[in-house]
Amino acid sequence: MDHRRHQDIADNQDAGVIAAPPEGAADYWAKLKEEMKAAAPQLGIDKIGVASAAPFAELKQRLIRHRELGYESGFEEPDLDKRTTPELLLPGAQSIIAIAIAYPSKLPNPPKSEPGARRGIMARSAWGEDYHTVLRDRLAKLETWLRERVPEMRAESMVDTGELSDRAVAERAGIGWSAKNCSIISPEFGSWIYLGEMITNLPLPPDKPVTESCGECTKCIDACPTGALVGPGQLNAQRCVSFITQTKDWVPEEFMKKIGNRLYGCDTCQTVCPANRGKNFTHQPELQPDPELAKPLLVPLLTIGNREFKERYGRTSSAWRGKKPIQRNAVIALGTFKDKSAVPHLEGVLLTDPRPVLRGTAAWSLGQIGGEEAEAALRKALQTETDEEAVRYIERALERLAEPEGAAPETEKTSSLQ
Ligand code: B12
Ligand code: SF4
Ligand code: SF4
Repeated sequence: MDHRRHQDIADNQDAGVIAAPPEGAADYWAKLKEEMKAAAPQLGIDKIGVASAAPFAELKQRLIRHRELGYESGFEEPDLDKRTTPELLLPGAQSIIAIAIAYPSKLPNPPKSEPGARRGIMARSAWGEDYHTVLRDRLAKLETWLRERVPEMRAESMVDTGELSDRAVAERAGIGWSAKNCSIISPEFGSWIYLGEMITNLPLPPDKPVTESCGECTKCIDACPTGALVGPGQLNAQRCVSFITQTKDWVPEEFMKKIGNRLYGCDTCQTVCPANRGKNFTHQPELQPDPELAKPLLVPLLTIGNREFKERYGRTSSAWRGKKPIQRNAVIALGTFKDKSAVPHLEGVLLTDPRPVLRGTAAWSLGQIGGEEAEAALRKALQTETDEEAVRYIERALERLAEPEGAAPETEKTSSLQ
């Protein structure tokens, strides 16, 4: 297309706000959009769409209700006006360009989790390099591409940690449908996509939302281990295993076994989804998983030092909460596996770890595994433990061991171990 045409449009601008297009300009922006879509693969972008920058009025009502019900995780941007009014984030906002990057859903040669060498599992979204870095790189490339054509463009890009709802933007831009498991599912890539966006002052014509939907399926709601999907597309984040694995404090006992061997995040509502069948995209170089990091041995994680943790996991998105939640989850996983060879290692945590949450959680795990060695460790810890909550966990573990074999209610789904 003729980019000299653009100068006429730029002349119509006042303080960076792109004014009403002169004759033929609508055509110009439509062509620019088509060119941008054609350039997306070279920019490393798997799917791109355009949404209008109009306020997300319906979403705002939804977010207010979500908060009232206590369903937030606390990781969301708290200012609901900013979350739903692109104009507040970029004065003169006219369009939002949504991008999606597909990530792998299968590990090449996954290492086996075996007795004596049990392993945990990281969620697929944390397998490769941190997606924030990857998407920011793609958005920067896109911005450069656009600026070469519209030098005075103004833009505000964000991924995950920005104010906007990435899913609501992606839905409006036609990236995919808003599914019953809450994910945006793209017909091409399934839900294994990361989302990001760029608010711009360019009057690009918007795309249409996709027409596919979940239909009558409810597999994700049925499979959710904690009942966190309280309805179609409605999540109580406080019950979501993905959220719980990212907390740093005590895990309520109700959720311990539901965590299974998940070390970070939860993929159950996506792995059961028929729309994801056969979807495994491995073409993004930075997102290739290292199977030893994605499915690591549990025992070495218990004593991993800060420097080693940073070296191993610092480049992935699982590291943002530090090593503590992952170590706590490794302790829980060892208890859920009930592998007796883990007892000396858990005893080490129970008696020497400086963090009460780790000590108390180790007590829970020893109570699950049982046996004389585990009981002796718990009794020893009871004599020296000073943290009130940790003492409670030790006492409950000992009570559990005193119950006759099989008396403890086993209501948990065993499928939590992967
Ligand atoms: C907070 C947060 C979490 C929280 C809460 C998740 C949630 N569902 O609310 C926790 C920690 C639990 C979490 C978990 C996960 N997350 Co998260 N998370 C976010 C974050 C930062 C904000 C989400 C939010 O505001 N939720 C509030 C809800 C109410 O709004 P929403 O989902 O954004 O918007 C939808 C609803 O409002 C709905 N809606 C609007 N009106 C109405 C009306 C009705 C009647 C209904 C039914 C629905 C509805 O439609 C909107 C569009 O789908 C976003 C990044 C971002 N800035 O947006 C990532 C994000 C949603 N997470 C992401 C991922 C990958 C995950 C996990 C898969 C990670 C994992 N493997 O463990 C899980 C999935 C859990 C799940 N089933 O949702 C991706 C999703 C990619 C995709 N394909 O959809 C995002 C977009 C990050 C990114 N940039 O890629 N996450
Ligand atoms: S991520 Fe796990 S716990 Fe959360 S809604 Fe999906 S299946 Fe349920
Ligand atoms: S499992 Fe079924 S209901 Fe759930 S997101 Fe997939 S298609 Fe939709």
